[in-house]
Amino acid sequence: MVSEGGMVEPIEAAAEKGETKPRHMLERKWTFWFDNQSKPKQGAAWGTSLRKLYTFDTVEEFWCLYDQIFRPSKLPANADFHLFKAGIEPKWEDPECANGGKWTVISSRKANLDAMWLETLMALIGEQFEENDEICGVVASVRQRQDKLALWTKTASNEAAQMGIGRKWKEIIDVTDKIPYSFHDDSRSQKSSRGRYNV
Ligand code: MGP
Repeated sequence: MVSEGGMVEPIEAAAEKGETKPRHMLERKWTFWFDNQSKPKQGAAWGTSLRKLYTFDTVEEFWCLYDQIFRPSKLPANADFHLFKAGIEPKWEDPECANGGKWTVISSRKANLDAMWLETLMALIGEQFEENDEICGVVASVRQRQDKLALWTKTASNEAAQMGIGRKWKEIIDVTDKIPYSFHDDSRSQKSSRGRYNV
């Protein structure tokens, strides 16, 4: 969960910046996003209500943001939270996502969604997936029918990488039921929302 080499930024360096506490640096920067589609403007295109909220790169900032704001059980219906690598937008249109897809897990209980979301966030910022470069981010969606989590990845056609990520994710969130992987290309062309892979 901390940067290679220096586990903690030296206290002297932090002190020079006027800080007294050491900071635990993450491997990379991450961004929290929020989309509230609960009151959509008539005729507004998808994405109009999507907002980039915070970018962070320390463990301390992560816990502060998570505790204060980013619990899915606080979301109204039809709203989403996203945690994506900094620089990647949570859209099919983003170049890093354009050829990608997502693993999806349905959650029947709010408490369950919060727990799976937190486990996933910790695994992402802690770089727990072997295929780290393939990960784009994760989305928590609160919907009337059922809540869900989706783990977005980069190269949908790389079945081996996606299967590795799917298996690992199930372990992390403690899910035993089969989960589907769908290609953004299929969602975009509204061909079929059915999974291309299952694990
Ligand atoms: P959704 O929010 O991923 O699923 O996409 P939801 O709301 O759970 O509904 P369901 O269709 O899975 O039952 C809902 C719709 O929003 C899509 O069908 C698209 O029309 C639009 N949409 C979603 N995403 C993630 C994108 C995107 O990245 N780009 C664009 N242009 N439209 C999107």
